Amino acid sequence: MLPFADSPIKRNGKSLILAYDHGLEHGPADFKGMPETADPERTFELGTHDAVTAVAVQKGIAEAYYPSYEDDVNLLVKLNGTSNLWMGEPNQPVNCTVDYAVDIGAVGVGFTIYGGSNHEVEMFEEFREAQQSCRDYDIPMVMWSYPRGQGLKNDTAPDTIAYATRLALEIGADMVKVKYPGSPDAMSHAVNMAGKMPVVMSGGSKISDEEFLQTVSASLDAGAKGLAVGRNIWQRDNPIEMLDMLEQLIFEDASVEAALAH
Ligand code: FBP
Repeated sequence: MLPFADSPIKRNGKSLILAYDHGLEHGPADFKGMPETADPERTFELGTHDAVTAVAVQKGIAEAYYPSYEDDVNLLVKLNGTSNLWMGEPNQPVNCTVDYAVDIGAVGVGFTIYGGSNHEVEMFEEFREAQQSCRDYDIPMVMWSYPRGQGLKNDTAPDTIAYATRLALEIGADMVKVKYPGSPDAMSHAVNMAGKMPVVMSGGSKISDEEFLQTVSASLDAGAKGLAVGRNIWQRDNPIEMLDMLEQLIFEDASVEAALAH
C-alpha cells in the first residue's frame, strides 16, 4: 500500500491542492492587475473551502501565515523552488528539509523534478534524501514532474508527460502533478504509466471557466485523481465560485454543464 492511504490531503481518494508558490516561481507578474492576490492570507482563506484538501506553499509563506490556519487548512510545504530571475539550465534549489516542514505543520511535502535538465542528477539525489525522510514521518511526497531543459522541445507532448508520471513512480513519489498533455487519450496514457500512484493535473495560465472545467473533467475521466492548481483558482475574481464548481466535478461526479449551472 502507498504510505499515505489515509492522508488528509485526499478526500475519498481525490485531491484538490491549491498551489501558491508563484511569488517565487514567477514573481510579482502573477499578481499584476489583482493586488489582492499577492496577500497569502487570501489564499489561506480559500484553503478553508471544503473542496481544498491542501494548500501548497514555500517555507517562508508557511512560517508567516500558516499558524492562523492550522486548524482549518492542510499544509503542504514545497521543499525546492526557483525564481524566474534564474536564466540557466532549469534547476530547483532545495530550501527546506522534511524535518522542518513537519515542524511547521506540514502533512505532506512537494518537490519539483525537471527530468531531462542538466541538473537531473542532483535533483534525483536531493529527492532521494527527502523521500526517505518522508517515509520516517509517514507523510506523502508530491512530485511536480516537469520535464524541461537542454534539447526538450515540447514539455507537454504525450510521451513526455507519460514519462513524467512514470519517472515519479519509479523514484518513489506518492502523487505526481503533471501538466495536461493536450487530450484525454494522452492523459490516460500518463495515468496508466503511473500505476497505483495518483496523478493530479497542474493548471497553467488562467483560461475561461468553461475551458478549464472541460480540461479538469477530461483529466478526471482519464483517471486523474484531482488537481494541484493555482492561477485558475486564485486569479479569478470569484475564486469561491470556481471552488464550488470544482468540488462538484471532483468529489460529486457532476458534469461540466451541471457545475456551470449550479
Ligand atoms: P498553476 O496551476 O498556476 O499553473 O500552478 C501550478 C504550478 O506548478 C505552481 O505550483 C508553480 O508555481 C507553477 O505551476 C510553475 O509553473 P512553470 O514552472 O511552468 O512556470
